[in-house]
Order: sequence, then structure tokens, then C-alpha cells
Amino acid sequence: MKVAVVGATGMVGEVMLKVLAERNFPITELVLVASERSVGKTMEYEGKEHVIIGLADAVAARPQIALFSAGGDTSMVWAPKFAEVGTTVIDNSSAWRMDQTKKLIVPEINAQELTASDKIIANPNCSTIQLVMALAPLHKKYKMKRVIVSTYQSVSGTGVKAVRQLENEIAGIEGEMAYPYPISRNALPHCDVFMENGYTKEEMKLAREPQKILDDRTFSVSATAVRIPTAGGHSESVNVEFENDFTLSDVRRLLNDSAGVTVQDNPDTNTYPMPIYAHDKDEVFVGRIRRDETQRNTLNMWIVSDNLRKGAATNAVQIAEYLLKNSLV
Ligand code: A2P
Ligand code: 11C
Repeated sequence: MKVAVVGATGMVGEVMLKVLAERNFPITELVLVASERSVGKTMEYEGKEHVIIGLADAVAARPQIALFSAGGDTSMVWAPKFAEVGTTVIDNSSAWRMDQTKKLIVPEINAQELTASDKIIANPNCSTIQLVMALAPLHKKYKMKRVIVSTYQSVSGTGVKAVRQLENEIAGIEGEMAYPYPISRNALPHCDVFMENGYTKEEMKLAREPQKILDDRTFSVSATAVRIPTAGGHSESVNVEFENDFTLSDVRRLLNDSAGVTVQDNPDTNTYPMPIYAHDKDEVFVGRIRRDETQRNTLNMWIVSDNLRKGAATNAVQIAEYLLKNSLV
């Protein structure tokens, strides 16, 4: 496979390269792409130096697969140009997610929707992926009516500038600010930009993307997204109301039996998911599983995952693996 990584120098791009190498993705030629600022510089992949090239040259190279993580504007303009020359683009930005002509894929849930004619495939938002990974098996059995989710998102979701802001604040150094306020010793109820309805764009992604992935508009999601001073790993407090009743032991079993989901739940041993534990892992961790005692058929749980891995890079690479395995590229 001739594979391009667009945004190779970015936070997600670097993890994409790491995941491709770890999973031995069969690359015959690797095309590393970044902005004009980086063109000509080199990056190492599996012990070999690769020169970073620009987008136009990368289209001319006609890779079979291009993993994009260079922001929505770059995807909007350049993904179609790659698609035109026959490249299958797996795009990690929000540019194409809600486009009705594009699929929004979490491989464990809906990879079977993919066909060889899907040339631009959208990777969901990180906080959506970990949420639907836990909801999908439960929805199948008990049918969700309503989900209320509050997120606790790490600064790595914002990018390098935010990681630096947190590091500088901890070290007592003045520097550039990614957020309108300090993030160290703080919590900002503000992820991505505010929309006209008073919600943030991140909250609206959480409301809309799960319906598309699960191909079901009969349930609703209401979200509050909060940025907290953790370096990596997003956490979510989730309350789900189902049509049908459940037993907690069944819920635990369904989650544990789901590929990519691990239950960490034992109050006796203080066992629950935490960002520090999820770091650098591909699974979605679920714990604090308990009945909401105030309402019928309602469950509370706590979900944590590494936002740069399953939330972004790993999910994109898994899509590429599925395409390859099913001869769709
Ligand atoms: P560069 O490093 O040259 O700026 P992050 O989300 O961590 O900020 O990373 C964004 C990634 O997208 C980087 O690899 C960045 O390259 C790349 N990028 C940003 N703007 C463009 C652009 N206009 N064309 C190509 N790559 C871009
Ligand atoms: C965050 N979820 O943590 C974002 C990062 O739509 O792909 C990814 C933004 C996106 O702020």
C-alpha cells in the first residue's frame, strides 16, 4: 500500500505513524505531508528518514490511502482532490462527518457500511468514538431513549499549543495561550467554538454524530463538554435511559464482550477508568456502572479513552485495515 499521512507533523499525525508501525500496516511507500512550513524537513518512520512534501505533490503521488489530520479547512479543499485521483481518504477532521454523502465510521460498529466507492470516509470526533463504543452494545439490547453526557476533556484534544499552555502554567512560565483562560487548576465549560444555540461545537458533535453512526434518530443526546487540565485522555460521565430494563451484570457482560471495550469496575478495590491508565492504550474503558435510582431503566457509567489513539489515530488506521482486508482499496 502506498499510504499518505496528511498532517504528519501534528499531534494526531504522529500517533497515526506510531499506530501504523505498531500494527504492521503493510506500507510499501509512505508519503508524509504537512504545511509549507514543514516541506523539505525529514521525519523518521521505522528507522528510515522521509522527506515531508506538500499537498499538491502528494496528490500527484496518487497514494491508495490518505490518512488526513490537518484540520477541517485542509480536508475540505484537499480530500476531494485526492479522491479524484482514486485515493481513499480517511479524514479525522469535522469537515465531512455530517455530509449525507459520506460515511462516519467506528469499525467495531458500522464498518460494514463501507464500499469501494467511498472515497472520503469520516472519522468521528474523539469524544463521540469512546461514547458510542460503550453505547452501541447496550443500545442493541435495551434500545436507548436519551443520553446525557458531561465530558472531562484533556488539552491534547485542542493541539500542541494547548499542551504547551498547560506545561507553561505548571512550570510558571508565561507563554502563548490556547484558551481564553488559564487551564491549570481550572475547568473550562468550553470545548471548540460556541454556536448560535448556546451549545459548543463539541457538544453538538456529541449530539449528532452518535445518531449517524448507529443509524438511528430515535434517541437523543444532550452534552456538556468541559476542558480540564489533564495532558491526555478524555473522560465522560454518562447517563442513559433505555426503553427496556437491564440487569447490571448483563450490562457488564455486554460491555466486556464488546471488541475494544474493557470494564474496569470494582469499588472494593478503587478500580475505575482514569486517563492516566488509558494513556497509550487502544481500548475504551468503562466503570462506575450503576443504576440511576431516580428513574426507570436508567444507567450511569464513566467512560475513559486515549483521545489521540481510539479517539483519532487508531480508529482511522482500523478503517484502513478494514478497507484492505475487504479489498475495498
Ligand atoms: P505543520 O506542522 O507544517 O504546521 P496539530 O493539529 O497538532 O496542530 O497539527 C496539524 C497538522 O496539520 C500539522 O502536521 C500541520 O503541519 C498540518 N497542516 C496545517 N495546515 C496545513 C496546510 N494548510 N496544509 C498541509 N498541512 C497542514
Ligand atoms: C477536543 N474533540 O478534544 C476535540 C478534538 O472535531 O476532530 C477533535 C476535534 C474534532 O477538543
